[in-house]
Amino acid sequence: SGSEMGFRPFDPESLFFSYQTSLHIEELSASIVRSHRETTQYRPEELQALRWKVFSREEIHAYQSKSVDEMWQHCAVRLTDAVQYVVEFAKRIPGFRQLGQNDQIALLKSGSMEVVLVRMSRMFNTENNTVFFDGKFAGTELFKSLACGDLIAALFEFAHNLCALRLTEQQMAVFTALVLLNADRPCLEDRERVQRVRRDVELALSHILHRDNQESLLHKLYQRVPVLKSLCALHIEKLRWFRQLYPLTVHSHFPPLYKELFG
Ligand code: MHQ
Repeated sequence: SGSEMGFRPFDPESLFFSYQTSLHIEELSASIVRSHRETTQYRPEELQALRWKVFSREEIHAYQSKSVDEMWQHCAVRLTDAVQYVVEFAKRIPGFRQLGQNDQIALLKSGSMEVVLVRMSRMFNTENNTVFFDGKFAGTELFKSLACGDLIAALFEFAHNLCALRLTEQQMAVFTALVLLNADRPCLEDRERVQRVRRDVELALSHILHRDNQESLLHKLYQRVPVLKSLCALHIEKLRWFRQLYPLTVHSHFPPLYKELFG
């Protein structure tokens, strides 16, 4: 037979199969990229044009003069806005809406903050270590009144390092979809189903990294996943601390979605 003679027998069926598969993966990548583009707060060219806008000394001082609870409430609202865009992104990932309602919620509960933090690197300027927040670029000092300097420093370091990888919008889109479709999340009812949707998104990521001739990024991206997890754990820890000090602020003034996700 052909294989004994050292070459593969021509098999039109398997050729058809691999053609179908790569077409499907191509379409999946395109769809995820479109979903990402439609659900980011700012387009890359808008951010580029806004880079010169930085907070003045007076403006920074005004943020630093806010009370702890006032600044927490302010940031919780900003964070919740960003989460809402991520929820919209998730709903537009092919296969996500077909998961059970409870599994969709479980994935968003544990994954939406991680995606917000990955997306934060798009809003980051590594030249001066600032992030686009409230309409201008802000350094860590602006967040002083939150009284969680270690968390802020860690978030900025993460954004800085991820920004240094210079991901394209396509690469970031598919990576964030992968962050959401994590079959190891707690409380999932149908892990196999999540794993099946994830498998195709993994193929999509390999596909675009191969196409971009940047396969070495795959390992670097997977390395960030445990860091994301620890940052989210630190955020929850800080929230517990804050809630003990200001239970009424959280109860009456934090967005319901924030409490639902993190509370
Ligand atoms: C924006 C970009 C952006 C910039 C800064 C107070 C609290 C609830 C928790 C981001 C601790 C603070 C913030 C920096 C922390 C969670 C704050 C500090 C979307 C929002 C985003 C990502 C902010 C989200 C909230 C962050 C992470 O376009």
